[in-house]
Amino acid sequence: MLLRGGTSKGGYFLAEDLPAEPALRDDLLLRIMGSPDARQIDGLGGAHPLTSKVAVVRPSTAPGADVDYLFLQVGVTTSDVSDRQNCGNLLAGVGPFAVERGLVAPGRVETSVRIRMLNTGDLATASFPTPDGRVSYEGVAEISGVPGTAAPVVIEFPPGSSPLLPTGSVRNTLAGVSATCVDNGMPTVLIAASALRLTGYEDPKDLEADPVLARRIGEIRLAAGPLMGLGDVAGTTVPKVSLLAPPRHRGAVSTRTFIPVRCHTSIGVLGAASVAAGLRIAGGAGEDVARLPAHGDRLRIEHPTGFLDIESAVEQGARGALPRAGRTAVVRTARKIFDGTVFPRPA
Ligand code: NQM
Repeated sequence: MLLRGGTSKGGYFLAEDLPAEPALRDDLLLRIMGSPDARQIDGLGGAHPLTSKVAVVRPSTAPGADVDYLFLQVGVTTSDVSDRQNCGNLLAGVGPFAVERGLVAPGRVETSVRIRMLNTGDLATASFPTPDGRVSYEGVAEISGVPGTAAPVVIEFPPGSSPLLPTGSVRNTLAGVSATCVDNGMPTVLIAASALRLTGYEDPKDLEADPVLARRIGEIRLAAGPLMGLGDVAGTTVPKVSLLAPPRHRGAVSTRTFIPVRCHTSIGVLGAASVAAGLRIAGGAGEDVARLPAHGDRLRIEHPTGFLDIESAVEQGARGALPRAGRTAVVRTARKIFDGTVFPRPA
């Protein structure tokens, strides 16, 4: 099944329909998506990392979970298939897909699906309308970066399993730049855009076209990898790098996020969760940049095509202890685009 999940799009598969052996599975997925090829002309992929994604779903055996979701990022111009990052946007389609495929019995009004995210081991609960026991994709929820409206998918994350500050410090100097490394579901390096002599409001295409910036972002990521416990990140899609600037539209912050080479046209869900948590850390890289609301957990993260509202709590802990993530919640939408038989390019 092909679904739009949030601001991304991907192929959703039952695990039982794919080879169990990862190398065989990955080879098949590359041929299904049309990779490696900049246009992915011979497959389902949309020629951008945000539309070259796969969700693999199966019933869960874990206590407290209905289904397991494995996210796979399929390279566009490369033959890489990576399970090293999660995707909160495709996550929005997992609950509807699980109901459509009969893995979860729908409620008569609404259904909540408890999802174990295999990439991180963390849990999420997705709730969405199922009038008369059928998934409804129609509704009035609107998310920036997607035309029109659709049914809301409310996603809640309890505190995750990773330390919020994986380097053990609020600030690190990475390749000469001051940064805060956060993991609230997505390892992300936060940097004030001004530290790279940028406004932070540039068009993603212009940022992607700047070879000096690409080199700087690459150096920063390579320095962050070992400190964040990720090792050599030369060929991986994490950590992401989010450049922060003061908000321009009454949000908390403006962002440009590298994922990690292309610049996101909006922002990932878990990427936004990490930015939101990072902004709440006293002394962090967002300190002189962000405008935090006086009350409540809700923050508006501005991005190149609008904004993403997210609820994110951080517990500061006792004096001297590192802050910890609390609950995170977000509203997304998803839509079934087609359901059928895909014909992979021959091996
Ligand atoms: O951060 C893109 C996306 C993502 C990831 C990326 C995501 C998330 O927008 O939860 O959804 O950062 O590679 O789909």
